[in-house]
Amino acid sequence: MKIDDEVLKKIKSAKTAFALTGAGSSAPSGIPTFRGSNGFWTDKTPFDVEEFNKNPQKVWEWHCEIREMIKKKAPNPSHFALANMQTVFRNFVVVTQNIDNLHQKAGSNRVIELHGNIYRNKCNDCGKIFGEINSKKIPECDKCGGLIRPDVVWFGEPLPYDALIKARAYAESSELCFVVGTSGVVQPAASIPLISKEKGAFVIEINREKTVLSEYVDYSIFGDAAVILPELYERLL
Ligand code: BJW
Ligand code: ZN
Repeated sequence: MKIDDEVLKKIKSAKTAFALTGAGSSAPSGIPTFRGSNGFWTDKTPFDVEEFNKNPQKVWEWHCEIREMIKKKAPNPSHFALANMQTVFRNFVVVTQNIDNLHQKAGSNRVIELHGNIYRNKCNDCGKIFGEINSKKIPECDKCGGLIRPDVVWFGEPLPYDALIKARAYAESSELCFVVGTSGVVQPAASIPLISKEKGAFVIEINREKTVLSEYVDYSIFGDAAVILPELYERLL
């Protein structure tokens, strides 16, 4: 991996850092990204609440299938490298758009989930939280009788308040921000690195290709996150 000495120096001098991750960090584990060829949304319209209200059973089944697929996947070297960053930077935080739990499985202790978690469910009416539910038929809430849905964030829904506030606070206070494997098109997550940039952080993007964020970051490393991040970590030791 080619990385300028100046950039390495910048990274090494930072005391606080966080990463914003997207589907590209889980792609090397075999989980499809959302956009691009063979993405979840390549031949499908993304789900939203309207779709759930129209056809809850279909949306429930789709998420069950995705959860079962994800269950078979393991963290890859990009997840482990980010977990290892905890030994380099004080209070290193992973802010993730992913719903697959793989950062936690790799050993990251401080993970902020912006778009929820596929293993969790919630009542669509009263908000009661449930763990994993293995039922082909969409279940009903034992508290209010409402339909239960996956605790993920669909388009048009607000992100979990606490998660967003915390993520923004890390973005404002960290000296270094890694942007890993995200297309940077989904708001408000995509604006998090821009908050960091505005506050004077050094922002580094790691992605297979150029993104809409590339022109705003300080440095881009193009390639596979599962290769780049372990190499980068090694060079920080
Ligand atoms: C690799 C790699 C390798 C591959 N190595 N790299 C402002 C402007 C315009 C629109 C909006 C706006 N603010 C809000 C909106 C609306 C909307 C939005 O952003 N729309 C735009 C798309 C136009 N946002 C929302 O609706 C959000 N809610 C909201 O803002 O609420 C406001 C509100 C307030 C109060 C009341 C009510 C509302 C919610 C967004 C929810 C996103 N949900 C999803 C699906 C969840 C799961 C599910 O359905 O089950 O989250 S969509 C999908 O996109 C998923 C992802 O987390 C998210 C981001 O995708 P990501 O991770 O970037 O993946 P890809 O596929 O796009 O990119 C992968 C990248 O990896 C690529 O760049 C590859 O090159 C790279 N890569 N392999 C390195 N090996
Ligand atoms: Zn309920």
